[in-house]
Amino acid sequence: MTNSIGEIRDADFLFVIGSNTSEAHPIIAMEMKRAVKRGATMVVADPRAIWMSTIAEKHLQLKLGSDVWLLNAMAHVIIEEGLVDQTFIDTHTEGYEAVRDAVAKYTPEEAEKVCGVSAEDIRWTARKYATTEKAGIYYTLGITEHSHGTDNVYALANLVLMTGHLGKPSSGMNPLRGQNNVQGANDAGATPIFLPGYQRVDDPEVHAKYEKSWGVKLDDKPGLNLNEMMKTMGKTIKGVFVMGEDIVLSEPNVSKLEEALNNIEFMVVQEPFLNETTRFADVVFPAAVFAEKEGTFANSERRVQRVRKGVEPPAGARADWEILCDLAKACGADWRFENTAQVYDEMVRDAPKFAGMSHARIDAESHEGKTGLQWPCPTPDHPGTTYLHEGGVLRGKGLFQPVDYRPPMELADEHYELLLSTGRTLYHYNAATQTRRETGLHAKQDRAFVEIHPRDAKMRGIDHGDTVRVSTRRGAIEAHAMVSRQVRKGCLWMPLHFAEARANLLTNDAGDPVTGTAEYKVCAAKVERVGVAKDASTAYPGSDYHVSGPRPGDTDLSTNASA
Ligand SMILES: Nc1nc2c(c(=O)[nH]1)N[C@H]1C(S)=C(S)[C@@H](COP(=O)(O)OP(=O)(O)OC[C@H]3O[C@@H](n4cnc5c(=O)[nH]c(N)nc54)[C@H](O)[C@@H]3O)O[C@H]1N2
Ligand SMILES: Nc1nc2c(c(=O)[nH]1)N[C@H]1C(S)=C(S)[C@@H](COP(=O)(O)OP(=O)(O)OC[C@H]3O[C@@H](n4cnc5c(=O)[nH]c(N)nc54)[C@H](O)[C@@H]3O)O[C@H]1N2
Ligand SMILES: [Mo]
Repeated sequence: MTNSIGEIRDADFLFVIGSNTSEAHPIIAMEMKRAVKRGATMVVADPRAIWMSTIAEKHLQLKLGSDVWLLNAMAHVIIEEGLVDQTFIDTHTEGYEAVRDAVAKYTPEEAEKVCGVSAEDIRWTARKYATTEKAGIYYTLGITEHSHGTDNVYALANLVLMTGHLGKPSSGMNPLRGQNNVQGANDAGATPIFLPGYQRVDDPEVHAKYEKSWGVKLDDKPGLNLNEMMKTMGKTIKGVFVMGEDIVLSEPNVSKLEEALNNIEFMVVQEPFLNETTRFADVVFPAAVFAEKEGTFANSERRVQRVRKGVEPPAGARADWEILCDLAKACGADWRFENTAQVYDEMVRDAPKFAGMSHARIDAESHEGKTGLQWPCPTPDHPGTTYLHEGGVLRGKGLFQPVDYRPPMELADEHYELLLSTGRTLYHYNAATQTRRETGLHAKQDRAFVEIHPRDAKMRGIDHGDTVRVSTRRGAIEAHAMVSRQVRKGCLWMPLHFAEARANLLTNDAGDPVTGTAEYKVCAAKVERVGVAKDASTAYPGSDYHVSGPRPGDTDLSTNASA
């Protein structure tokens, strides 16, 4: 995120796109509710009706994968109506002309035909965004999990740059991070392109610095991204070490991946629980969970916070870092870390963005009303950074990137006449290795379901609660039909959480050309009834919010109890 979570409450315009914020980021959603209650305007751009759309001024219920049309048309309006921040463009950016030319053909009227959002709503949203001083963009997987995810992000960044909504509070470009420490993992260099602190592996200076500091020879070429790894699994990749990902549940097109895993020579999984993936493992290292260890988590707003051991791990399980250190020693490396504070010191030592942080300092600066430090934090006396690009874009000049619409890899046709999208619900967490062990959450949502529009259901003789088979070119699963206007006509939606009905047997593993992120959000599918509802009268265990009527209290902005 360029900006901070605490700034959301002061925003005057919130553009929430491809983010089911109240279910996936409830704490951030609370700040958004606060802003709306205070009088801020919210626009939600999402193909599904989600809870956030109930408090939005407008819900732009666009067609799956049509975001580039919507966003380019907004840019078109902003330019056409002279609403750009010319001073910001002149001082802080480069490449504006290329975007201006590229969006010329993206008229709101044409956009309406492709994305199904009225030209009037596109104009209104563009004007409101451009002319509101404190206007922020908040996005997540509805933007990124496409074969054109990078294009979507560029299209959003173009809007930020042309309106100058950058380098000031309550504005900017705010991707909301998914897992508790996914930001921290990236910060630490758990990516194929960066060493710690976003220093490129192929930058000769960085390379030399780390070879000297670590006293080893390092590869100076970027490694494979996750998508490339999954595609070379069992071929060039003969051994695999999985840590903290239930790959055969969460990777796309998993039947292909399972086949590949059968050709692996050796597989280690480091895990707190036996899951779908450990079935393929030669060795399982029992790992402690967050509450059983010390360390730090870095969240979406670049805030590094301490994690403390609350309970002892069960016999045999140890913290990930301890297992890794022993493994390194067994391989002949001289790793002498005694605690996580030392590991952290080593991580920040050569990473200028984090150089001012340590466990001791984070501890000392965490007290009533403040917790942790936000990077960049280059020196021990630096206060940390609440929002980025103040007084000038970090890169020097903000780079406009023209993008053209590319459709999703699969579209509906006569064989697979619907579009399937996937995601998560409030009650379960990703692979659900943790949440499905919890009886309360189980009571809230105990079975796999697929949302289908009433018209599509009727045409196929499907009733609410029936068992249906959902198939794509890659596989088929069975789940309960949830007949709901939550999805657009012609669309299906289901969560990824259920091992007995893995959404990822269905999804397309086509990846974005830049990031490799898979197209989890769109593939062609069909659905048919295979069994009658046993008990259609039971409260349906679907999403937290139903279009047929929000639960009592849900639209009451005075309470933060319900997400
Ligand atoms: N309760 C709970 N919370 C979680 C998680 C969980 O499993 N459970 N997982 C965490 C993780 S790892 C992550 S990454 C985040 C993800 O958080 P989100 O990204 O908010 O969650 P998703 O359900 O994947 O999808 C987001 C939204 O994108 C919309 N969408 C789909 N296709 C498109 C499209 O083409 N265009 C647009 N504009 N929107 C589209 C969907 O309708 C959905 O509302 O949640 C985190 N929080
Ligand atoms: N169809 C579809 N598929 C998706 C998505 C989607 O929207 N649709 N979203 C994608 C996204 S954004 C994500 S992030 C992934 C998430 O997918 P995963 O990363 O596979 O799911 P998680 O449940 O977050 O956690 C993975 C594993 O980490 C283990 N774990 C928990 N704590 C620790 C620990 O401290 N140490 C170790 N070693 N292990 C631990 C858990 O038990 C679990 O088995 O799914 C992706 N897959
Ligand atoms: Mo995620």
